[in-house]
Amino acid sequence: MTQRGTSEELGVAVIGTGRMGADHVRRIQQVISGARVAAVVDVDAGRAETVAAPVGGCTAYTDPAAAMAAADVDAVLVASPGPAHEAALLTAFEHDLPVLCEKPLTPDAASALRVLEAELALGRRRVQVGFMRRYDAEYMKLKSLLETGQLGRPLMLHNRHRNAASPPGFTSDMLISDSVAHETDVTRWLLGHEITAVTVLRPRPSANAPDDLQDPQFVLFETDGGVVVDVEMFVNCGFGYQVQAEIVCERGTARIGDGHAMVTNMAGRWSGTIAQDFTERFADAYDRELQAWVDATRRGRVSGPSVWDGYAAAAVCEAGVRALEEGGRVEVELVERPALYR
Ligand code: NAD
Ligand code: ISE
Repeated sequence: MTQRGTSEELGVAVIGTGRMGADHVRRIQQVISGARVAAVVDVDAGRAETVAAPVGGCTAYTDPAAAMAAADVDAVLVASPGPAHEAALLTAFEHDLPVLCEKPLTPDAASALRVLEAELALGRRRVQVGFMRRYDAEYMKLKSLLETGQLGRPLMLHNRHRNAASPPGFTSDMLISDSVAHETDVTRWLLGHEITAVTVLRPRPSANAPDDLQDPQFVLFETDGGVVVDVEMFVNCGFGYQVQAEIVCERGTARIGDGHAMVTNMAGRWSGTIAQDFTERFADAYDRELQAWVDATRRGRVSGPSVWDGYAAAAVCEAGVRALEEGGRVEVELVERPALYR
């Protein structure tokens, strides 16, 4: 294994130093091996400097292109908000740098397609998309079980995705494009199907949600393999962070996400705790995701969710946002899958 501080370590530029970016800086420096944070970038100069300060040899920038041009930067981790991803990705392609891009790849299908076409023009994959549930121990177990075929063919998939509270500025569209984006990827990855149509039902909004936020939402996917998938998306449930999935197959069912790592029995009651946010619930998954990216990059490879996966998720979310706004069932339109992603 490479020793920290040696020149063999991958010099990473982390773009965006908010909740996820700062957590990834900590992870690269303290948890995973084979990489170091060479640069951080934020349009908020003070935030970039605060995050860079405790990291030896890390330069703070406000311009992503300047960081990507630096001699000690070998790879890029994009953790700015979704609308800023396209520009960062296209700049990384100009510098021929490998990228781990937080989900969503981009917020809409047209911009995701532009990124896909730019990567196709390079002639090889450069990007791993941050759909980290593929690296979660429970989701991995569920996927392995399905692959054994013991349960028979999947028929239905139920998902529950609950956040304790939505951040300021979170809109009704974002329940789909920022949150249900994860279930689009989980559905496609677990089943190996494309999602063909989306319907969004609007339960009455919770009194605990900010005014004008349609929260919760009940989302239905249909797949090209005939599976029906539902997602309860509730971003102001108040009590914690919960992500659960139950697959119903011809010969049985399997369920993950109950999160009972420890149950306490006391005074006539049993109890446990519920994670409060994604950094806690998916800590192991983020660690595995980043280690896999660093390991593959150092071998000159690209693995994990691809730009095609990011584009397909963006197209499904775009159909979902239309279904939310217009009502009814909206079909998903995808371009033909290029050979690079088969
Ligand atoms: P955030 O708002 O906390 O942080 C974003 C940071 O990016 C801010 O500091 C902002 O100043 C900076 N920024 C904005 N535009 C920029 C630009 N053009 N260049 C550089 N910096 C810029 O957001 P967050 O919650 O950290 O989310 C960041 C990304 O991570 C989003 O894509 C989001 O969807 C994703 N995310 C993923 C997960 C997950 O579970 N995988 C969880 C949360 C967020
Ligand atoms: C956030 O961006 C994430 O990706 C979290 O995993 C998700 O639970 C949350 O709803 C999103 O806003």
